[in-house]
Amino acid sequence: MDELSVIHADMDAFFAAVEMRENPDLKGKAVIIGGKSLSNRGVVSTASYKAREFGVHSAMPVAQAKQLCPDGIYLPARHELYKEVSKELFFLLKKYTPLVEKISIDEAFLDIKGCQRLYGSPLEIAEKIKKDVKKNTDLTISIGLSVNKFLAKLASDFEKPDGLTVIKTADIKKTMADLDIKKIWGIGDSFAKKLNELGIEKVKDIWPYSLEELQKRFGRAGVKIYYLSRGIDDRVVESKNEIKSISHEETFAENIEDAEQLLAYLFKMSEKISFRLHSNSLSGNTVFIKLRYADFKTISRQKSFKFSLDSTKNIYQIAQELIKKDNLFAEPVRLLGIGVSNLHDSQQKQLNLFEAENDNLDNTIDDIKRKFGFDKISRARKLYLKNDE
Ligand code: TTP
Ligand code: MG
Repeated sequence: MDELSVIHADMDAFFAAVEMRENPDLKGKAVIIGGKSLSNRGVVSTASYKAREFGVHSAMPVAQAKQLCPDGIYLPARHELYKEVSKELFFLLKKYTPLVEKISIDEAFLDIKGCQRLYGSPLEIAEKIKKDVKKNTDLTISIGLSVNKFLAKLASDFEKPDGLTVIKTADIKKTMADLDIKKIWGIGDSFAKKLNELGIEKVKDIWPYSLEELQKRFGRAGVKIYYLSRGIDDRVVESKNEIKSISHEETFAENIEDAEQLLAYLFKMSEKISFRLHSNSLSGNTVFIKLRYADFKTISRQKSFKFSLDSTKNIYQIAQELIKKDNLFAEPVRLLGIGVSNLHDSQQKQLNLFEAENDNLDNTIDDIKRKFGFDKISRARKLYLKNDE
């Protein structure tokens, strides 16, 4: 448990750094990356460290950034380019261990247990990764090295940019004592406010509370903060790269002709897919459908998007559009399938770790009903799917 075996690696000012690499004239300047179209009504994706000195940060409205930093260089985001660099990064990281857990486009955990013989001590491995990334991508990465995921992530932030921070077991207490509670992974503004009301501002303020008391007050989130505030985190590094798509299909006992009934199945399958995406912290850019007709003729359709999706609502709506476009329910259907591919980790899930259990799914279903008046769907589901679940 005490072994320095987890690395958290996170590129510095990623989108801005890539732009600066592409155009060296930008180096050292206040560079602010907006959305794809860089509209004043959009938000900042990221800002170079120079721009951060003016108070500009991710998710800030571009208009506000322009007030704080009028002389900054504002550029639209070039996602395809950043994705390519990200691929290179993950290729490099996977040289050191197969256990690489992608958290976002520029961020990953590595379990380096067992890599020592090949690459040296944990610290040497961290140093090698930094050099390797710099040499191959001409970009800097910050690394945290510690005994678990939580501490490694905390550490990678300490000396950004181009940082390398180690938190050993013996240092946990003094490292954490005076940190703001928001540094605890997953404590967002609303949870922090509740804790502040109890006079809890710093991590050490949590320590006097017993596990039972925190659990009583905050449920599961209370248990988590009890442990994390002490630097205890037993989550393992999980590489999820194997999952290429999430899909669901059903061969019906009898061919179905009724479009409403088919739509009801489609909706139910969309719900299942959305649930599985959420459970795996994944979202995808492509929705595909598959149909097999009575004569075994099998067809598929797909549609890809720049944005990623994971909600029942979006999946269902896109599938329904694909069906409508070519009138695919015009003849009896033997098999119906739907899926989402081009998957990647959805960062959002991580951020919501401690927020109230999100009832996205229910909200989504309600939204759909409100927006599209899907009474028919509900009726269809009740009528046709009553044996299911
Ligand atoms: P981060 O790693 O959170 O930020 P960063 O790499 O720009 O800066 P840092 O040095 O603090 O790590 O996110 C990686 C990229 O993801 C970032 O460059 C742009 C994008 N992003 C958004 O588009 N919107 C956001 O709100 C955030 C936080 C990031
Ligand atoms: Mg980063």
